[in-house]
Amino acid sequence: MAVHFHLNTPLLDSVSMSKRVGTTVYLKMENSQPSGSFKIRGIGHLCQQLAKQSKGVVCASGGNAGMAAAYVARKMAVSATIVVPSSSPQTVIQKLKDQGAKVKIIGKVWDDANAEALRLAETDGLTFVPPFDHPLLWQGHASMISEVAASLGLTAKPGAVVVSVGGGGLLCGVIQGLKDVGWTDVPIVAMETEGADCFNAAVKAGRIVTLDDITSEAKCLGAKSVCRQAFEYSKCDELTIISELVTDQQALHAVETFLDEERVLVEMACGAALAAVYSGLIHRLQDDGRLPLDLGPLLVIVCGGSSIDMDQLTTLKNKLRN
Ligand code: PLV
Repeated sequence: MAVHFHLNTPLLDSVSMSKRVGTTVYLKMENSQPSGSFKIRGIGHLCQQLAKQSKGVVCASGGNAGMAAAYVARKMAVSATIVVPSSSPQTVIQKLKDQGAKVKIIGKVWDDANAEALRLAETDGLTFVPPFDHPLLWQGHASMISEVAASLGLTAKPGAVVVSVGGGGLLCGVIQGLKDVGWTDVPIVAMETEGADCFNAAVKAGRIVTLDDITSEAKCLGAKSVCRQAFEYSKCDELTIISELVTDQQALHAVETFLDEERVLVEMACGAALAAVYSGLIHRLQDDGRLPLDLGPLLVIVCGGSSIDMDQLTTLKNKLRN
């Protein structure tokens, strides 16, 4: 029997968010996964398939994919090497070490760290664990939507789903999940921050583009280019994917409001999705006719993230408010 590393997470009905949006808002609380984010679903599934006989796994990560890989490797009793960019907070590096992982700090952004991880996979014969670009990851992530369908009942279809987009693995997984349960007509609001907007840039350009730099503080959204599958989905007639951006200030405001109202601390990458509600974006999309006025329940994927604590929150506030 297949072992699962992830949990069936709570699906909360948020009174304060529902009041703001004017329809029921359901929160899929992926922050409560072991390792702190949804990443455990895909990475757990991928490692089960690819890393059983492995000498060890290597993963380049903005933090959370690395946390998931380190957790899974520990459970599978294989070694983990996690390559992170210098933008990763010290607390994340410490948490990775606490999971028993070897940590290497390489380059300024995730793409630099990934080049090193690919090199290590080659030279040291390690199993490469990609953070967002692999069908096994998407298949693993898809389980979050089947859980939602099981909780809501197949007939209580959401009116829209809100997700954050980094390299696009979560988006591909959510789409896979929507396909699995027959909900492909549900519009998806794909959220990024300005300065970590590789999906939006690709949608606008009509081709995959490579950003010059990651200037957003949402470092876990900081892939310079989106995976091909996410881009292909954006062109697919069967799906409605609305790509939207928020500022870092809006993402941070969302993190703070979520902490106040729901008593849960998530990182900026997740704040981008929450900002769809708190910044009034959902209302604007309704006013523009891009989402229906009589919107059904809004499903927000609370993707979570470990790169946050009270110190980091204060640092972000100081950086972004000056
Ligand atoms: N973070 C990846 C990629 O970073 C990582 O290495 O951890 N929300 C959170 C909390 C995340 O950590 C991530 C991805 C996302 C959302 C976006 O998911 P994606 O990359 O599958 O679109 C550079």
